[in-house]
Amino acid sequence: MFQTVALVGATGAVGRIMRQLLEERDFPAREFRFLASARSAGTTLTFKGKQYTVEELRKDVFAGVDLVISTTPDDTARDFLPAAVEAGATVIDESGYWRMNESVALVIPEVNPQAALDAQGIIASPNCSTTQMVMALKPLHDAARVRRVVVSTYQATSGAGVQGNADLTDGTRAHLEGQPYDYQAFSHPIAFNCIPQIGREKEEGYTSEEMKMVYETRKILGDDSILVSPTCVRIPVANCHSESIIVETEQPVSPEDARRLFEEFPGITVVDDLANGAYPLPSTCDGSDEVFIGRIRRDLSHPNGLNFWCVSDNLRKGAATNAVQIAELLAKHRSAATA
Ligand code: 2RA
Repeated sequence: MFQTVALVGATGAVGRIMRQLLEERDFPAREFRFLASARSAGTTLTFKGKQYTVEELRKDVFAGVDLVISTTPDDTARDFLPAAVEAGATVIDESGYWRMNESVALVIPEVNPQAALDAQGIIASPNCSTTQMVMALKPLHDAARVRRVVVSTYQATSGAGVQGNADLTDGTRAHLEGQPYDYQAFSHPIAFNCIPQIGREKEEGYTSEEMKMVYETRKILGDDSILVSPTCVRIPVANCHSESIIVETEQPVSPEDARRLFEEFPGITVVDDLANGAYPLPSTCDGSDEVFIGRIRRDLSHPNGLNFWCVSDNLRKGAATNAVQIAELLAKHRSAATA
């Protein structure tokens, strides 16, 4: 059990879901504190029936805090989280800033829980598009060793924050009314469109979002030999990222075996009945903490290839849920150690 848990970024979209999860799942702690930028500091929120005033995030606020769960922009994580570690807190960070730092564990509790238990200081939660894919890869990797992955993402506007969803709604309305609209979160209209760029340009013509899928996958699975070829696309869907995933394994895996491996893996739900039109959709996966898989089939172009469709709530398992699950894992380990 933790004594004092501080939620940093408590008033943002992911922070709001984290509060809900900590409350619903009755996270074990004596005291909670809620922190945010100066803009939201001073506002009040209700947690477990009690009113809290949101405190301003400053470097000197972490005394006495033993667990920080943080969801902020990268530069905020860079500037403030080392102060929390110095004050003695374990930090779970949902931003992108610390993920690939060698001394930081990058954790999906169902995939590499030991990395969280061995970690000192900051534990990072992966990028949303990586998390759902690695959840699907893990049982295949354990059974037949994943060699190569070709992934195309269909990412929701909520991944670009509150403004992303405002752009979807307001931009669509303007488009239908024939009015101009000034997009804030996207460099092209998202209404009735798809945009094959998420993040900034990185090496060899890939974007930062795509390279996260390459590097984070290898780090989480602890295997630098895994080849990942990603294309990340923003589509006009409000929430839940979808991915077409083609996997080549060292040993062949039949669709039937893959279905069984997915069904047995914690956190995965299989919805796969093409004849009856049953497969995961953003509209049916919204609000769930699971990773959904369907359209499981042989890759017609490769004897050791498997092809499937994967959908998950990017704000939940892709962000808030994964971070809270890491916290729960640490809390459970602490209780076991002190029992
Ligand atoms: C996106 N993956 O969807 C990002 C958010 N972390 O834009």
